[in-house]
Amino acid sequence: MTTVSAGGAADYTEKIPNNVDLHEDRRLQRALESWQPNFLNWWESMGPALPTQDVYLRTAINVGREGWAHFGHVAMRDYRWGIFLAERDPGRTIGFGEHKGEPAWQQIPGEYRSELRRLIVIQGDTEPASVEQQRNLGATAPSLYDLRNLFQVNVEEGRHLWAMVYLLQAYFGRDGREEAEDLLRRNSGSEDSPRILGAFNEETPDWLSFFMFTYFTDRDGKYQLGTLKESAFDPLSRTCEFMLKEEAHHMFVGTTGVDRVVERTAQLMADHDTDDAAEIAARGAIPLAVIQKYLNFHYSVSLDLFGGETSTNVANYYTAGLKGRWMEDRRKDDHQLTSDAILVDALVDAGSGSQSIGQTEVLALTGLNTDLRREYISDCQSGVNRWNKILAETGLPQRLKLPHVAFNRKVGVFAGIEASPEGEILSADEWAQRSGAWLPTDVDKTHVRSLMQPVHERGKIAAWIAPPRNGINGKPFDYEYVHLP
Ligand code: BYC
Repeated sequence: MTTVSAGGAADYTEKIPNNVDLHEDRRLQRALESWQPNFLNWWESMGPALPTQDVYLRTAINVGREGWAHFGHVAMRDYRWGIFLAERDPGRTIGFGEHKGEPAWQQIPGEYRSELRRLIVIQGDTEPASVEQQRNLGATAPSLYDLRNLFQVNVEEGRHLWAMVYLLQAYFGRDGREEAEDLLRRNSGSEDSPRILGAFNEETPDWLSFFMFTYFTDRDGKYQLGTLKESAFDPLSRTCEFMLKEEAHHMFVGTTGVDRVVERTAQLMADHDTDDAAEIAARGAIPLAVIQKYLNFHYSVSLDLFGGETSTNVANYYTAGLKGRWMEDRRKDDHQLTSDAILVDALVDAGSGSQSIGQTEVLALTGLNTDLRREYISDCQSGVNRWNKILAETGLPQRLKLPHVAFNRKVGVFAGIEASPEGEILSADEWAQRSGAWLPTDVDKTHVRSLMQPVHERGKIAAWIAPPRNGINGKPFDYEYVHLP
């Protein structure tokens, strides 16, 4: 059952499941109705390329504590992309910034319109971008289980686009409608109209990249959505709260995906008593050194997604009440931060014209990107610990690690320098000579791609990855998660 209220426009509400009483707002209904075919055209041309009959998918149907989702085989084009906001708390007040303690906003105050639109557009832009990046992965899936998880992530990113488009159409009038069109016009990696943020224009050409992306980049989504969930603009807050529920599965796909790659490699290393990359590669798995390079790449491009170490944008967002901190209500301070300070990473003068990596004190407000990035980094470390536990339990001494925060950065204070994974500043020449040892080379990528032979047979799995411990929704691993034509 959906929470959709029946009404005059029952046929339309059937098309777009929602819990926002869409049928009561004819103008909005018409606007979304005219956007829907464009979305479906985009899905057909930029979404999953592999033809399928149907896929065992989770569909959001409600926002209550119990039973918010339904599982069943559906043709992907018929997936019910709906609009769901977490339940409204009528007494909610703003938790931070200069409006702290005032009632949360149900409409957008005129003075914050353009900032809020910018935040919603940036958030919205990442959702279809990731679907575009993952478009061709279906053709090389290691199992039907993994294929299903890819498509689950894709349809939900599509729903998250709907979530942002709903806000744009409902609260931003004509420019909101134009932004909604533009979200389908920009494309990942396009020369003329690329996606807004760097990481979303990178390729996701193989499944190791996909797992790293869902581990590291979707995790940026978790943290950014977590800060937007604090927003004084209540509809944004409620939308993000519900998106976070779906997002958890995406990160599960990444965490357990990397687990399984590490497990397979570790097993071969132990069985054959070798840490020779060529031998592991020859045995059809991904050498640990290559896993480390992929980790280095995805982690560093994801660090860029948090913006500069200091930012007046973020200070303004916070003061205005548009974007809070991670777990704002657990912070033990005044939630206004007007006289607080924070240490942020910086390049400091090391004498005789050279620089070194150090820290500098800035206003807490301008350092909020750093605050969020730090929360993210410690969360990323937990995945690395988990993968290292797999290595340790297999009796191996090797370990994976997160590279230094200055490594391979294109945004912020370290964008102008090169640094090793240990945080040693390098000249451009040194970087050119050594970066192939730290980032995936063409040879590494070609090898990983050569392993990506599709396994679309029920209950079977590719040799480079271990099977999952459990199936989806209580189903076994050998369940027919996807019916291919
Ligand atoms: N690439 O003042 P600064 C997700 C720009 S992921 C290119 O430090 P600010 C998902 C910046 O726009 C979550 N440009 O920036 C994951 C600014 O430009 P202007 C997505 C960049 O505003 C997987 C200039 O550089 N959501 O959901 O403090 C699958 C100066 O920067 C980048 C959000 O990001 C970059 N990486 O912080 C699917 C939340 N970084 O103004 C989905 C909304 C910065 O000078 N966005 N720039 O022209 C924000 O909160 C902020 O805009 C940012 C940047 C954190 C992104």
